[in-house]
Amino acid sequence: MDDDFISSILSGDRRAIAKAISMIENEDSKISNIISEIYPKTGNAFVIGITGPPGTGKSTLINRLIEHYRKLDKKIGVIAIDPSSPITGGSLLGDRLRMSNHNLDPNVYIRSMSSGDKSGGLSRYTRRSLSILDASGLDIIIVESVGSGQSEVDILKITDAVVIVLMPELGDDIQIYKAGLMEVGDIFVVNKSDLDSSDQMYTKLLNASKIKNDKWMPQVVKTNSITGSGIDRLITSLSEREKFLTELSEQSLIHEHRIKNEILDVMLDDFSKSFSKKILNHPDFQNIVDQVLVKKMDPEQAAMILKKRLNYD
Ligand SMILES: Nc1nc2c(ncn2[C@@H]2O[C@H](COP(=O)(O)OP(=O)(O)OP(=O)(O)O)[C@@H](O)[C@H]2O)c(=O)[nH]1
Ligand SMILES: [Mg+2]
Repeated sequence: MDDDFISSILSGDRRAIAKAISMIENEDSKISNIISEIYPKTGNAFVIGITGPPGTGKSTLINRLIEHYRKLDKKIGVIAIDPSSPITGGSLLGDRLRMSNHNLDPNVYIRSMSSGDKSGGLSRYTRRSLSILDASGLDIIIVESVGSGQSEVDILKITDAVVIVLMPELGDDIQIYKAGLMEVGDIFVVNKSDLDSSDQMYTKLLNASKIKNDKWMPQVVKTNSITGSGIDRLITSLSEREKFLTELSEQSLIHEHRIKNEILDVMLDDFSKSFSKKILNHPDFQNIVDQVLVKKMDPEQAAMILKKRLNYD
């Protein structure tokens, strides 16, 4: 049955893909074997990370990209990571509606997931899902995220092109600057160019992007996702980015670096889970907590003592 399942994934069978991703979400123990089986077939998709503050028009823009790539007969996948915050609580439904005209297209695979209960393992979840989609023969995979936390910034590091979607009137003091997202952006989009002050924002980003000391010069484009104006510029920037990566002489080094990070990420995730368990189940744990409660020691001393008792210095 597993052989059949794996060949179904590799042949792009949507039900098999959906099942595999559900297994990833449910942390099914069989998934590691499936990932190892399909892994040799990965590495063909161009992975685009699309991120930005809530409501800047990421999903609407993605819809435009899907339209464009479908015209070129590319197979495309979208993983939309929903922060499930009270503010954007309804956006899963919104995403589905906005992208619903592609739902019936067998060459478009859209999957939403909630980041709510996955804070630690979010990048692992995403990476595994990307492997499944990549091995299934998709040409383009887009990951949409709100990019507010470190785990989301980590996800962007495993994509080939990081597109940061902003809009006029966001102000300077936005989360995105704090989260270190500006540093990882390859392409900056000023969406909603129909709104006032989009030109100022464009110029500002253009000046900021010139400072970066990297072989890839970040690009800035202005779009209106509703009318579709400027989308062709974004597509051109994405193609340039893809070409840049394939022609890069340090390509294998970048690959190697990415693999190192992936291994580290998985190990740290595993360690942190098993180590938390060990700490919480240590026979002295409660006693130490009690001592902190009555102020006989402070939490840092408590941690130091526990570290010693766990033979970890
Ligand atoms: N005026 C204008 N409105 C736009 C444009 N692009 C998107 N919108 C609108 O902005 C709102 C948010 O669009 P979404 O595509 O859901 O934005 P998002 O960034 O995916 O939102 P979240 O996933 O909730 O963070 C919707 O009402 C869109 O119709 C644009 O270019 N101009
Ligand atoms: Mg969205």
